[in-house]
Amino acid sequence: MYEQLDQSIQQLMWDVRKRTLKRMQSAYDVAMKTSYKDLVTTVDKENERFIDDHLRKLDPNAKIVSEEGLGDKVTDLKGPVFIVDPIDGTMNFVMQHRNFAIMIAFFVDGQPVYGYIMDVIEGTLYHGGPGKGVYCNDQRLHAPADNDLHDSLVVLNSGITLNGGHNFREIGLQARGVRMYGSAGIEMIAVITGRVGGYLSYLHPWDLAAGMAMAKELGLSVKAIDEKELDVLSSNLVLVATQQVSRDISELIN
Ligand code: 2AM
Ligand code: CA
Ligand code: CA
Ligand code: CA
Repeated sequence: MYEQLDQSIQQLMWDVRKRTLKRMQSAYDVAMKTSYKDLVTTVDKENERFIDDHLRKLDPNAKIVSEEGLGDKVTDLKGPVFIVDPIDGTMNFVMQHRNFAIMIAFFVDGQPVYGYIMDVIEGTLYHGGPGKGVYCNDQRLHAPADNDLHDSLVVLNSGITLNGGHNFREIGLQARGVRMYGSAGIEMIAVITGRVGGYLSYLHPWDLAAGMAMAKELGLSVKAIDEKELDVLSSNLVLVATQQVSRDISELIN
């Protein structure tokens, strides 16, 4: 089921990448949302329009949750739902011109079916989901080794770490090293490829959904750090990690 939809979304991801690269060659507007640290550009909005319009054609019955406001008012995950981040890491897009992603997830009745994360500058599409395998372009990924915290690099949310919250400092000190990339999509890729053992951040639905679909297929742990059931439609402090790193971090936090 959904193989045709999967092929169509993969093609859509490559089309959006191409548009985004082209769009970066000319001027675009940058606006502040809640502060000068929280940006949205015309490219975010154009990508969202393009993606949402295409997804509506692919499945007119599906609901769409998307960051910049063109989606539906979605209050539950019943039936088919697309979750869209048109540019993830907008600050990196504006300031660094790299380390940003485009993400789409497809859920049915609350369960992840497919996730897609495009590293736009690298030109690598990570895609897959439960029962389907996870791929980098056409290459199938293996499940990462179940390393512990002591042997792993971890990605920690910069804001929480700098503000001294949730024992993040202690987690970083016990890990082999700490990394911060500034794009949830790029950070999710780091975990699903086994380059880091864990990723701990405050995530909105569009930051989490695509990576979650792939992480689950690879046997990684995906959970809210308060150990309550993860509600994909709300914003949560989320840990995506190897099973062993997940246990090690839970001990330090709780
Ligand atoms: P965005 O660029 O799509 O907004 C930066 O550390 C990462 O966190 C990016 O993936 C960014 O996604 C996201 N992000 C930006 N502002 C955030 C906020 N206030 N709370 C949580 N995540 C945020
Ligand atoms: Ca944003
Ligand atoms: Ca995001
Ligand atoms: Ca975004």
